[in-house]
Amino acid sequence: NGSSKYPGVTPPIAVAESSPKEKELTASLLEELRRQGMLESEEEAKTRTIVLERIAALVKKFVRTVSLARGLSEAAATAAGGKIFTFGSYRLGVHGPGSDIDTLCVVPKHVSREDFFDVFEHMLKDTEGVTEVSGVPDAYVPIIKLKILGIPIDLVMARLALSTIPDDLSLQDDNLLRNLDERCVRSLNGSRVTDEILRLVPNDSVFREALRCIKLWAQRRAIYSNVNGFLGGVAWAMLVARICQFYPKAVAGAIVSRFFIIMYQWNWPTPVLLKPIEDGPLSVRVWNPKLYPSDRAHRMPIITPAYPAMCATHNVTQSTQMIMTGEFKKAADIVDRVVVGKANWSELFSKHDFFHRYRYYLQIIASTGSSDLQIKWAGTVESRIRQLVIKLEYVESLELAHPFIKGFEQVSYCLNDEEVRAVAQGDISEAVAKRKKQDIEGKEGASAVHSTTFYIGLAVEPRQPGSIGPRRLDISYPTTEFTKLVKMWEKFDEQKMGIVVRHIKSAALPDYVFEEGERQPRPVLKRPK
Ligand code: 3AT
Ligand code: MN
Ligand code: MN
Repeated sequence: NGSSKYPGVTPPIAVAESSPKEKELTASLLEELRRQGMLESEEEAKTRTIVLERIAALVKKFVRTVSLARGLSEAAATAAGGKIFTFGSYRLGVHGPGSDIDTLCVVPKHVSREDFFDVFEHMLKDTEGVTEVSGVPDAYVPIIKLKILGIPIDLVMARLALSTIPDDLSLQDDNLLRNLDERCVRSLNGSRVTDEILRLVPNDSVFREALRCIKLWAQRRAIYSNVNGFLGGVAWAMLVARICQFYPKAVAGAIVSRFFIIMYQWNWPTPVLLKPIEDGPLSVRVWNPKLYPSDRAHRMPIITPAYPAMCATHNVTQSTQMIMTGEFKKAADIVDRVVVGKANWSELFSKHDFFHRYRYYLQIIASTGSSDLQIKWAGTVESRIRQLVIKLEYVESLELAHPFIKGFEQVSYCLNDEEVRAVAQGDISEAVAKRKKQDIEGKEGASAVHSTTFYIGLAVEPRQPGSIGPRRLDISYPTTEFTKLVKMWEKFDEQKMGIVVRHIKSAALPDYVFEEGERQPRPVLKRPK
């Protein structure tokens, strides 16, 4: 809305300064965040600055080296420049002690993507203080992962149609995207979106403080995960930014308390927008539910503010939307009690109850014989679990299929094929569970099985009054379809990868899903042997 002095697609709801009471609530909220260990030490902050300076210098050296190799003069090679931009949690100023630094390297047109994964990757490997360099050139967003002084870094690259990259280059102009490789457009997107979010919030530090709270809350409630149909970091950031636009003068505590009630009452699928959707110079799709049926299917659309506008939440399903709505409500109720002094902020950040909540759970077990393969296979299976959730939602007597946001990894040392098969089925005997790596070393026929188990909680509808017989729950169709689907992965190999879906009662949940002391004492299970 250009006529308002405040950013946003509508005028603010209220422009008043926060009350002393709200300021007090903010102070106690920030105190709670500190107590929860969310803020890094001054020393770590300094290390991050040094690390970034080093990356910036390395990128310039890389551009210079390639420029000279292409026959440019010394002067031209130096002038070619090269610049880094951060994105992700570090750029937003909401990173925690363990966070990575997401960094975009922008290079001039005579430096290629191949150079990045060849010349630059080698240069990094030869640099002191740099460890664990690993490039993934064929990813959707090609990336080099590494650590500098122990801090994890994600590096992506964009090659612009410019012969020099000056230090004062801005990425805001949409015309920069013209004539670029698609991978470069995608790599630029992360930075352009975070920069735009920051430009569109009325007050940076209020936004950061509020976002830190919402991120911690979402993590604790196990609804922070884009792959599993909840929201990822960018989507949570946009939601908080929108609430900040509604109350441009409010302090963080006021933003957090309004956040939950507004999100609970939001009239989905009305999209959350930080600014009007604009057209641009590329022939790429911009989110438009009037034009595209697939965009119309988005249940909780939250739209990125940089061209080309995209929906950051296309993974949300009926179940995950219901779960998030329930969490908004619970949080709104806690905030109400905090405001009247009947609860502490710590209650807002209490741990989820996923493994106590349902009577039945699905276990999805992905297994292989090596840790490298396991990362890829488990990742593939995880990225398809959403499809299983959607199929389960069609099962008549199922109210909800609740995916847990992370898988549980195990390595089991097996002496023979029979044990291997049992482990792949999720049956880990006590003997196998106790066995160590050295116990199978040099033994013929022995092998290690890497397995990742994902969980889906099943909420079964209460039986209709007057219906006869036990409630039938037939999930064989969705589970069979799901195993077929994951096996369609182009690198799937029946000999090397296992996938099993089975349902268990809550009493049969393994101990590893609980923290120490979390599990309630339960009756001893009688297992037929
Ligand atoms: P952390 O503090 O690092 O945990 P974050 O929000 O920075 O939180 P990430 O580093 O995982 O999270 O991601 C930063 C951005 O990188 C978010 C998104 O724009 C992009 N990104 C992350 N994962 C992917 C992916 N698999 N494909 C494409 N883009 C991704
Ligand atoms: Mn990050
Ligand atoms: Mn990252």
